[in-house]
Amino acid sequence: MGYNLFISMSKPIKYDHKKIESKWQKIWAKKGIYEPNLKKAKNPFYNLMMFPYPSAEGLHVGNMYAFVGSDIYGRFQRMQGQDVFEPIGLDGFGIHSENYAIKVGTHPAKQAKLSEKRFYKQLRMIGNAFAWKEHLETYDPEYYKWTQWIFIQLYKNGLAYRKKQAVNWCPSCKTVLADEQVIAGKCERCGTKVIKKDLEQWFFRITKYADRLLQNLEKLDWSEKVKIAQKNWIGKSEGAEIDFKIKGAEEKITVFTTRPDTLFGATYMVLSPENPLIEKLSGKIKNIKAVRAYISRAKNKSDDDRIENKNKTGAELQGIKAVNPVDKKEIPVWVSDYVLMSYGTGAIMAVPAHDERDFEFAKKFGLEIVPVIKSDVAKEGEAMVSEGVLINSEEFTGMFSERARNEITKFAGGRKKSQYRLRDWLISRQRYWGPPIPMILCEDCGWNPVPEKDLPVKLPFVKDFRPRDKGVSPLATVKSFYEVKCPKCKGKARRETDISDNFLDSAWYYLRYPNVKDKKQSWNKDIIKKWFPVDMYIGGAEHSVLHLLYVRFISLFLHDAGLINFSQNGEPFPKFRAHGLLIKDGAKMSKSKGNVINPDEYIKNFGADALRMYLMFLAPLEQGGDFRDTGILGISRFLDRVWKLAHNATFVEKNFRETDLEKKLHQTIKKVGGDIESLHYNTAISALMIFLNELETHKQIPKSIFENFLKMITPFAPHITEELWQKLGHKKFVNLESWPEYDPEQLISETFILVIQINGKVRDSLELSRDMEEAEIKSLVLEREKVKEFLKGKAPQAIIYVPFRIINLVI
Ligand code: ANZ
Ligand code: ZN
Repeated sequence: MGYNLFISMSKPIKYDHKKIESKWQKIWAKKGIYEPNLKKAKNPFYNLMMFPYPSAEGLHVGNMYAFVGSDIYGRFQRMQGQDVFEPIGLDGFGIHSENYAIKVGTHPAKQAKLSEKRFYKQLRMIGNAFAWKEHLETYDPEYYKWTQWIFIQLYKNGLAYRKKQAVNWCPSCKTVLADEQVIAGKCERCGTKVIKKDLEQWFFRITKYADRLLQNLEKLDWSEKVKIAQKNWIGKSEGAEIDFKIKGAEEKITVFTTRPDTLFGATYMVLSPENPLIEKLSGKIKNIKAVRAYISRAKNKSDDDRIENKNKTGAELQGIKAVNPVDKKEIPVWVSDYVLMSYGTGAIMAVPAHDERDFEFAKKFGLEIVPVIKSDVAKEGEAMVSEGVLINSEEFTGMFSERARNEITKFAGGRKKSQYRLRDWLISRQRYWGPPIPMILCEDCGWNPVPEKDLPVKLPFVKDFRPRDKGVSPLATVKSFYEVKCPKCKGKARRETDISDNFLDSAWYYLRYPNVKDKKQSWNKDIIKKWFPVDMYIGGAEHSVLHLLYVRFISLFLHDAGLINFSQNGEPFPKFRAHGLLIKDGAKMSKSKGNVINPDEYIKNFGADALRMYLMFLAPLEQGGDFRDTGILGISRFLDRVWKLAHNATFVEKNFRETDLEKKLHQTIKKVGGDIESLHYNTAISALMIFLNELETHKQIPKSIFENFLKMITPFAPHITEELWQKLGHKKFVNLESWPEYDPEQLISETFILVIQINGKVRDSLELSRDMEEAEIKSLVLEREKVKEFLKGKAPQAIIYVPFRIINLVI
């Protein structure tokens, strides 16, 4: 009645992962089973993962972890009937790759080719369902042509502009950095302490989108911690702008404050060292020399240093008095570096009784401290920062902060105002390895974009590509590059020699993937409409305020400019999940910690399937996991057992009923599917292990049950299941099979609670197996101690049994 794979084959075959894995990878690629029809797919599902920064050292297991996690989700969707598009590429332009090239002493253009080879080889080995035909590399002129084109679209829409300002400068990378790339005062790429430098630079006006970037967050299904990080980064503060007159001068000082309710407690004012008002007032400042000396010392410090420093410094502008608009009191004006030019108005009213920093400053310089909010818990030597009932505030005394905010703002002639922490995106970099900014400066016509027909502006080969100290890119040494004609007047002009930030490269790659073959345009609008928004995006949480904010901005802009059109009003990633980090010996896996695991060896020794499954078995994907060398053995054994079972078991056809096993199958289908959907791959794998234990206790297994088991393993270990599937006589790929459906009726638990009544009253209850016969149940009930007490040795007059619920004895 059944058959056995051993019988149907001449001799048992050992599970040879190397042979089997490379065999199927070749066949899948040849048949293009992971290439959806981009124009015609009926159920498009865009499964995207953040593309890697390459270096020739290759991917470590920590990187693989994320890719596999995303791939399993994609394979699961495919088995549910979706036309899954899962592309891959390399974010190979930019500081990261260039720093690596400097380190190994290879030209970045040459290094890029080496890294590309190495990365793509590794990415193929892991057996992901990548749509390889759509790969892209950001350093490919066919790609960066459109990066430059996007720059021009931003420029034409007034969102790219030049401005001189004190910018973050990394002395080691010798380039400016965006605020998002300064982490705790240090360079995001190399960890060097960042300083300030006055430079004229290109910026993108992301602040214009601050409110939408914030509002839309509510609609996004994203890992919560990432949403919180973006919210804090955008940093909306609601408050007011209030003007203070300067005694005997035309100028006034405008401040931004979140606490207008404390205006009666403003005992002095502070200007930022960069505030141009100081020079305007210089004629009236008696100690201007000392003030200027203070300013030049303050200027090079990083913002973080200035804010965090407990030891406040400053200088009074002697001879200058401001007038508090509410009580007309004359108060001193100071300059101090704890006030930043880049926030609010670059000036504050200081309320030392209720603000920490003002308090420290006032204490140090002996300035007046006037409490204006009542406090029951006032502490010595600290500012009382909470809101409350006003005191010392003339007619506003007795009012609550909340109301007083509005009333005092009005009374002082101020204006309500929202302030954002977010600043414009500094886009120019004085480096070599990136897309040249496509702009030309003419002595007569000013700045003009490179005509689109002349794109790409190719990055010239520069032998000495290393960054320079002077604040200019190495491209500024290449005359043939920068000497150009003005696109407008054909006169003498100079090409911009800075390149753009590599976060611009990665801010639109997801739009290009389904369009990589289109040489004529950045993308085809119909294809964008079909595939967007992205259905699932998985990547690292460390990009919360870098990449993930920039992509949203660029996409919202393209939407507004009518260049893309899809639902969600231009939000490209309605669903994003941050994967956790892989830990090794108690630390995050990273090259600098020296605890990096190379996946190649594991794939060689145990196979891609075993490595994939092991990584996912560690913990839920969003949590990360602790990599142990011994752990993979357990998974390897599991796969061996599946292999053996497939060969040893006797498979029987449908008519053979195995009720018990069938129930367990349906429970497993439900569990595994639900767990994959929520990225709890670890518990899905446990359920598969439990089911395997069960299967192994059976001599005969209905073939369909085993096949469903194989289907469920497929997203995790797609090679071994493909091989076994074929051996079971199938012509189609198991990877293209549909996910098994469970029968809800089969999920009913195997036991039930029987309520025992005597003369209609509940007297006892009992848990019983569902396959018990009625007669058996009756005799069990009659044996119960409690029942015997009531029966007193007599037989009941009647027994009424309601299956699986109640038994009533009439006595
Ligand atoms: C008076 C006041 C009284 C303030 C008080 C706070 C507490 P957030 O929430 O971050 O928006 N501030 C304004 N501009 C500044 C600048 N350029 N550099 C440094 N500090 C600045 O903080 C807003 C508050 O930070 C403002 O409200 C101002 O101090 C200060 F009991 O004004 B406040
Ligand atoms: Zn750096």
